[in-house]
Amino acid sequence: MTDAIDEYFAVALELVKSAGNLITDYTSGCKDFKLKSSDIDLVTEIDKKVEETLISGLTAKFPDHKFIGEESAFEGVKCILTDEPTWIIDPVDGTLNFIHGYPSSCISLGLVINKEAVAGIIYNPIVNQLFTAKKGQGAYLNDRQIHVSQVKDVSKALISFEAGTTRDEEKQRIVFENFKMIVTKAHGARTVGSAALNMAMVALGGSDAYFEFGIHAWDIAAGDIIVREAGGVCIDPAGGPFDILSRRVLCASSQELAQELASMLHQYYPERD
Ligand code: LIP
Repeated sequence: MTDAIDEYFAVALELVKSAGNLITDYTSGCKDFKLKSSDIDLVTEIDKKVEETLISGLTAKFPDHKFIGEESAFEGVKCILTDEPTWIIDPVDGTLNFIHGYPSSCISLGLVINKEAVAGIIYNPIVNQLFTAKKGQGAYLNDRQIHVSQVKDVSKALISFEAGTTRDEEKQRIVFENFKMIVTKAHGARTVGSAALNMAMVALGGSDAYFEFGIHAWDIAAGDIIVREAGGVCIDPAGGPFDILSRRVLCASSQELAQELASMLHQYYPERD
C-alpha cells in the first residue's frame, strides 16, 4: 500500500504545484467573485479552474479514483465517501483571503482510502509554503520535517479558530462564547482565514490547537493526516472520535490539550456533509 500511496502522492504533488500558478496570478486579490450559501461564502473562477485541473489530471492517471470537491459539491455533486481511494479537494481554501489579496489561502488536497486520510498536501503558493504528509512517513513543510508543539494545557496554548462562512445567529453566538473563553483562559487566539492553514500551523507547532464548527470534508482532509503525521491529534470538538463528514473539527498538539479544550467549548452541530 505504501508504494501505491507514494505513486498517487507524486502525481498529485505535481498537479498541485502547477495549479498553484493559477493562484499566484492573483496575489493582489481577485475582485471577480460570486456568492454561495451566504454573503461571506464566496467562489471565484480560479476555485473552479483549480478543482477542474486536479480532477482531470488525477482521473487521467487513476481512472478508478473517486472525488469529493468543494466546487463540484456546490454544483450539486453528492459527497459520497466509500472505501475506494477518494481525493478530497478544496481548490482555494481561504477564498475570502484570496479575493482580498490577504496572502493566506491554499490548495488543500487529501487522499482518503478506507475512510482514513493517508496523504495530504496543503500548498500556499503565494508565500511558497508546501505542507505534505504520507501515512507513516512524517509531515513536512517544504523539505523540513515538522512536529507539533509540546504544549499540553489550554492556559499555555495559542489557539486558532474561525467564525466560518455563515451569518446564522445561533452559530455566531457560539463563536463569540468560544472566543471569549479562549481570550480569558488561553495564551492567545488566532484566525488565519483558512481551515487547512490553521491545521498546518498546528502541525508546524506554531499554534497548539484549532477548532471549528461548520467546515466541510474538503477543508480538513489534508490537514487531518498532516497534523497526525506531525505527532498531533484530530478529534470531534466534543471529545469523541474525528468524523470527516461531521463538519466539526478539533486538532491539537496532544490528546491532553485536545480533551481539555473540548471540555471547555460551547458546542454547535451543523448538518452533516
Ligand atoms: C473556508 C475556510 C474558512 C472557514 C470556512 C470555510 P473556503 O473555506 O477556509 O477558514 O472558516 O468554514 O471552510 O470557502 O475558503 O474554501
